[in-house]
Amino acid sequence: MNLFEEISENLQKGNARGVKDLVQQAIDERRPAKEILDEGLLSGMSIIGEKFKNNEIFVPEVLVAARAMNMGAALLKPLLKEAGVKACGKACIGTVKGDLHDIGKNLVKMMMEGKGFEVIDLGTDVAPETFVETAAKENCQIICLSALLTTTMSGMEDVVKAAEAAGIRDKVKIMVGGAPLTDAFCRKIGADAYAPDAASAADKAVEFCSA
Ligand code: B1M
Repeated sequence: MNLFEEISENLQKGNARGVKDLVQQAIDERRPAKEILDEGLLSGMSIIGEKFKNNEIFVPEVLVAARAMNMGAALLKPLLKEAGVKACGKACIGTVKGDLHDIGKNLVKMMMEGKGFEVIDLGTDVAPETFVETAAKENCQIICLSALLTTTMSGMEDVVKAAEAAGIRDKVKIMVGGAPLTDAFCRKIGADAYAPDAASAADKAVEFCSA
């Protein structure tokens, strides 16, 4: 097994200490930071995403893998910046107004980061204007909305309308998700995509940014 495969394996097992040590070893061996990221960390996280989508693993395994990825990514961050490596896209994410559920939202964020996205986390109970102002100010390509309550999901339409009113609707994709949502609801409110789980959300985000 080569060093990158070892990083990927350790990440999938959630061995954060192992990932950190192996990433440091790769840095010490002067391997390019982008290669360590793509072939080690992101490759491991991509396998985690697929297994999660296929119900082969569950939320706890994803959380420990993401923690391991974050440990390795923290070491690479300054090197990637130095090398001028850009994120593959930029998004902001939050749970809509009135909703405090954030476990699913955090998983979506982790999966998107696992695909190389820069994700601005606005937290929970986020007002429509906050999503729109952030997207405009930070040049986000995607606004990601999560809702877990049937009483708050209608707030997603307010974000679509706020984006239209601010004149940024043609510049930003709006992706929605959360347990009570459906594809039909997404279309009804005029959002661009619905994803049933975090891994599919990350795949959709990649599709948007490569289109
Ligand atoms: Co609440 N809660 N809760 N809760 N809670 C539910 C959602 C509920 C179904 C429980 C029930 O009654 N059976 C129910 C909603 C009913 C309804 O609306 N029809 C409910 C209720 C009623 C409430 C309160 C109103 C209870 C009360 O106070 N009377 C209250 C509301 C608070 C508020 O938000 N204002 C409340 C509070 C809470 C806690 C704070 C205690 C806690 C949240 C803690 C936290 O998030 N930090 C909590 C929890 C944990 C749950 C349950 C048990 C679990 C939710 C969860 O995290 N699931 C839930 C019941 C259940 O589901 N069994 C329940 C795991 C998570 C990984 O799934 O978020 O669906 P999920 O995310 C998935 C996908 O949906 C998708 O990807 C994720 C993983 O693949 N996804 C996206 C999510 N966002 C996405 C965005 C995307 C794409 C995909 O694109 C951008």
